[in-house]
Amino acid sequence: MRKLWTLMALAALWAGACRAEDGHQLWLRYKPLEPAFLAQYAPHLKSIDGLGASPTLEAARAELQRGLTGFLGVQPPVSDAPADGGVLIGTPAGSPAIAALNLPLQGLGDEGYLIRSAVAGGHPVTVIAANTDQGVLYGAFAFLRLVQTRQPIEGLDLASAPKVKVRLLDHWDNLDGSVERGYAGGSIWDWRRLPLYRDPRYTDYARADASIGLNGAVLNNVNASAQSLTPPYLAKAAAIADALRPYGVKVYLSVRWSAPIELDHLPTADPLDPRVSAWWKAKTDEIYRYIPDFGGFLVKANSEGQPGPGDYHRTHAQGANMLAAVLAPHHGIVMWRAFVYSQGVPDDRAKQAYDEFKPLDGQFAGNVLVQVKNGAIDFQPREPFHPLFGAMPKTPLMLELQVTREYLGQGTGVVYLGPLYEETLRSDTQQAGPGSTVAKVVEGQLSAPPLTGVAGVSNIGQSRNWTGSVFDQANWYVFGRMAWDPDASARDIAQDWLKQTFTDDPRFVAPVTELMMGSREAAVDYMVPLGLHHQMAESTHYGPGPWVSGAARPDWNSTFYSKVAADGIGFDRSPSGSNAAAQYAPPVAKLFDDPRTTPQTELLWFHHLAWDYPMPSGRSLWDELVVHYDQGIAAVEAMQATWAQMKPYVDAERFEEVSAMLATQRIEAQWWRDGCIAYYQTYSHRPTPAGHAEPRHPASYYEAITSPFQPDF
Ligand code: BDP
Repeated sequence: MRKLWTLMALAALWAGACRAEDGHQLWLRYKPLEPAFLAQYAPHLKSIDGLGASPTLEAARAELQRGLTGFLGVQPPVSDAPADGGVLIGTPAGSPAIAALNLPLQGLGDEGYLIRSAVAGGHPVTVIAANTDQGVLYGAFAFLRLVQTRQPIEGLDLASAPKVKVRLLDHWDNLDGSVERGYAGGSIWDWRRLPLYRDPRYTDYARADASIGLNGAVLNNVNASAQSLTPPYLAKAAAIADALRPYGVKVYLSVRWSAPIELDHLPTADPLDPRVSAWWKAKTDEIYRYIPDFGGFLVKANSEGQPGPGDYHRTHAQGANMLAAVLAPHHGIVMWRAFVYSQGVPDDRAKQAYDEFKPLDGQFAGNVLVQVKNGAIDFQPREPFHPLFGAMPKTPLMLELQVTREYLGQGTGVVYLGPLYEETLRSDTQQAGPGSTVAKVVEGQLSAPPLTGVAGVSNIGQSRNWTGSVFDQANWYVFGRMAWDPDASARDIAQDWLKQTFTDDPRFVAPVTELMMGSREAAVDYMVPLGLHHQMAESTHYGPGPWVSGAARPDWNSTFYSKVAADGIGFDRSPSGSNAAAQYAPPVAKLFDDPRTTPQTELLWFHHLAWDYPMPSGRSLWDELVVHYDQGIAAVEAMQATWAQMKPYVDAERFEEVSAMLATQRIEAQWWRDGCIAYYQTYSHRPTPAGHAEPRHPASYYEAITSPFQPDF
């Protein structure tokens, strides 16, 4: 009889599994196992065993319960002691059964975990063990991932520990509920109703973060409001911190350099003025009274009009170290951004961060991370790796990646960012000879700084599916997984995400993995092929704008970066130009100095070349550009064709959503292609090559298109 009920429950669950999904559950869906898998897994999922009642262990147990209930259709029993076929969780300190197993946990640190098939107290079990409850929680999520991706869970013996210490999302969220460069609705932080109302979403957000190994969140925009440091907002931040704490997600705040002036009328914000450091000390002590495990400050200073120590002729190091000193007693850190450009207009904005920061190498306090964007300009669809990676061996450098797609299609289309992250992380800085990848710099392997970090600019908002589109969830996912392991493969992670988010059916996973893996290159091709960059519309950054030339600063103009002219196109960063290439280690600089050795993908980043410059393909540069734009369009069409075949494997709601995203992307790709070709053509005076259509309209048509700013909340 019991069997019958179980079967009926499973049938009901199965029916539910085929129903429309709105994406809210992200990759944590825990759908019922298909009968064949049920037989394989169920004997190992009989119960959840383990002592201990810390909030983090409770969270691990609750997640396993949620997962196993979803897989099996029945709630598994929970017990203190090991039982046959159970999942035994805990630490040696908290669980005698785990201590007795003498597991090799030494190398796993505070956050690593071990998952092993073992015999505990005579019972065959699966052990999820760690040195800390936090490690156990990460292990629980990893175990659930094994089941969700249909990996074997027999004879297990695996261990994992993060290679980077600080792994966090930077939310560019404003106190009015808007999100800078957010395309997924308003801020998830409900400042108006906090601190008393704690939206259950905070817990789901923390679950998602922990499931991919993220351990921190900067709550507010880098263009910070001083208000966020006032008591009412600190109380609100503390309430969020309470919700995130069980999942090991620490709260950090962006701070406005001039806060002492704005909030308390100090006459100065000079970091060397004792009144200023006293103000920050008192403020920091106050923050820790609200949030005892507060993570620290993120600072955007002397960049894009933000105030900073430079206003007082002090260096970034002097500014950062003043904050570091007041945070140190509380074990807090400073993340000081190297995304700087302001004073005057440099000959080449790409050089400014290096010029300002390289001389400061070795001057930063031990609890400062210098946060460096992946490229030297600004999160473009493709940039060579930032020259600061490889140039500051005595300073911990934190990699900053953009998860939100400000320059990669914003709220529509499918662009999987894994390949972009991977490309940066695998770039060889040659800091200490060949193989000195950005990943190694970030992991602290080359100079062993005690602090390491990776930050991602969040793409999360109030949208029901969190990220505005289902495929943007993959960018949150891959960011977390690569922050944990910067050497991980974007392809493997795409597969894991697809299996958990949709289905493990290989007829779906194989083609859609290819779709994802090619999607970023497609965007590069139809937006900024061959190393072009910063060709988007002014201010909104949406759509093409290669003609932008009247901006307030010359280096906000597209023409500043394309240097499009009758003689050719591209920015000369070789020794005959701005010589930005010299900021790289000599063997790398040597490659970039010469157009024949510069990777084709970065050609026009480093060189200004004639329209008829002969490309390796035998085509002229002009023809090659057109071919790439069309390649981008063809790739989007191929993505649409692939997706159209996927209908049998996806619920209707998400199928339609992705179809619409791709249809929009197809239109946008054409807009980019035609707009850019038509405009460059006014300089090249060349027709498109045979077999490639002329732009549908003249450049003036595209120039006249305006996309008014649309607040996304
Ligand atoms: C740029 C964004 C701008 C940000 C800035 C930053 O357009 O909104 O404030 O980055 O990183 O890409 O500070």
